[in-house]
Amino acid sequence: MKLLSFLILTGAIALTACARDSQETVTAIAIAETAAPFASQGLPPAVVHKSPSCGCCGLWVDHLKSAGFPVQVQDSEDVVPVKHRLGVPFGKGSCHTAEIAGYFIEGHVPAEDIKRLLVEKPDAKGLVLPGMPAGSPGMESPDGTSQRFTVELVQADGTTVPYSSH
Ligand SMILES: [Cu+2]
Repeated sequence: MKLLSFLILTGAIALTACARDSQETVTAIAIAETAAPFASQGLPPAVVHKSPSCGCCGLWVDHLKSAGFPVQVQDSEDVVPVKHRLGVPFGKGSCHTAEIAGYFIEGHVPAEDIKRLLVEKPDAKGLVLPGMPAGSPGMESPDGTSQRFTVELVQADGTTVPYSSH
């Protein structure tokens, strides 16, 4: 029951929205990548767990790559066990989960926040961006629709505090 709720709350709704938008976004992302600064060096590898059919997850992978992260994709039809293994808090889930330098990164977290995390090295489990906010990396829409969103830090005890606002 708990698993099912998790999926309904975070996965099913999110993936539907994702599939609708992802195709149209590809062109915009490709243009943005061309204009992106030269990839930085020395970043730790990111392992991204996602469904093979998740378009916006793939776009977020592209976002990580253009930010200079070496990315290894782990496609899986069921990513919920990964979230449980890593300790993603209930209700804070999104469509994909990454593992970077001992931290988890849940959802469409901007690469700049991940880089800040790696510099600050807090005693924490990771970062979460619950749901799939419009305008977050990989969730851009052609008409420029975006919403305010807050990335949260998951502390060692599993509680969350705001980390960055966009
Ligand atoms: Cu997504």
